[in-house]
Amino acid sequence: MPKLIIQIPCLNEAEALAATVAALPRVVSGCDVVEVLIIDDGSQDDTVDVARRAGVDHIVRFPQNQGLAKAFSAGIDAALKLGADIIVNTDADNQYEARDIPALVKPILDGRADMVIGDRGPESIAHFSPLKRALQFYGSWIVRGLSGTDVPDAASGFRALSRRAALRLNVISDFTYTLETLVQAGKKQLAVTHVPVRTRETRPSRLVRSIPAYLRRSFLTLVRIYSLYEPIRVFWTLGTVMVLAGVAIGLRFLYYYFTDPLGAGKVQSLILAAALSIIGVQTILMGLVADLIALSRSLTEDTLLRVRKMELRLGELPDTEPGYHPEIDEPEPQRGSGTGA
Ligand SMILES: Nc1nc2c(ncn2[C@@H]2O[C@H](COP(=O)(O)OP(=O)(O)O)[C@@H](O)[C@H]2O)c(=O)[nH]1
Ligand SMILES: [Mg+2]
Repeated sequence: MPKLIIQIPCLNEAEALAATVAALPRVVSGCDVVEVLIIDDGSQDDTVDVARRAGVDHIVRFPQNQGLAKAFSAGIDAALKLGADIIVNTDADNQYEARDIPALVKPILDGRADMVIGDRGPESIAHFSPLKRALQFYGSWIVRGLSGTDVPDAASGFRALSRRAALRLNVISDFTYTLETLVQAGKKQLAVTHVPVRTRETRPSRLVRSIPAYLRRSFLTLVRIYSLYEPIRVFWTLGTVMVLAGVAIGLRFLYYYFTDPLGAGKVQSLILAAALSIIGVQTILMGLVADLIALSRSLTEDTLLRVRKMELRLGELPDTEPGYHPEIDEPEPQRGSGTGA
């Protein structure tokens, strides 16, 4: 029977974490063990103490803040080494309804999916501002296009991963993992599906401190990850557009050159046409280089996958510390102590 590990990335979550952990199901049908792992990303408050008292099983601790994406990856790595067959990621702020976890893991238990995204229905969440709703909607639309999946809610942090998927994902962003893992899953032909989940309103987002910054970073991540998997498409499209524009402007120059007595004066057009054509051809060539880099990345990824599997076979220990252990944390009071001697 499979083992489920629920992981929670945390940054200064001392206030909300106890309630979040308390709400997690410790029995999930179809799984014989359910454990909780938190990743403390250099919190300044007593997140770790709260987690231990709340009874989490494992803690990964960064002495210094490394960002959500790194914390997510470290959690996945530790969970695999702890023997997880299924990993659920949720937020520390009790935003996602923990009672929906069985529904989230069901498609994986049924062998129908490698990655299940909890769909919050973001375009109709009442406590999101109209701007946030619109961004979620168009952002998900773009990610659907790039990844070739049909997820309605790409930015959702409530998701389940099979071990197969967990072994294969490599997060490169240091900001958030949500969008890029979807593009990767799509490009790696992992089976991605989604189930509706309930959410509640919580404190202001810790991740999205400003919407322009969030958009800029997400956009950059998507461009990077997409051109990594589809370099020819990206660079050749760009290059071809430039070459075609150059040719069109060049033809226009020639037309005036031969028909208009003053046409030879349009030398600026000629310069622009030449520049666009040259840059366009260079861009197409860059596509070839990018393709070679992508090829070598796919070999590296294959090696990584094999190394991870080897580590698991060799019983490599996770970088975790134990969470709550009654025998360590609360020693039995000594009977008769204080009266002896
Ligand atoms: N490890 C880590 N976790 C973070 C960081 N920023 C946010 N989180 C956690 O990521 C989860 C999502 O953050 P949240 O502020 O709820 O973002 P939102 O739900 O997308 O608005 C929460 O569990 C946070 O504690 C970070 O820099 N590092
Ligand atoms: Mg949240």
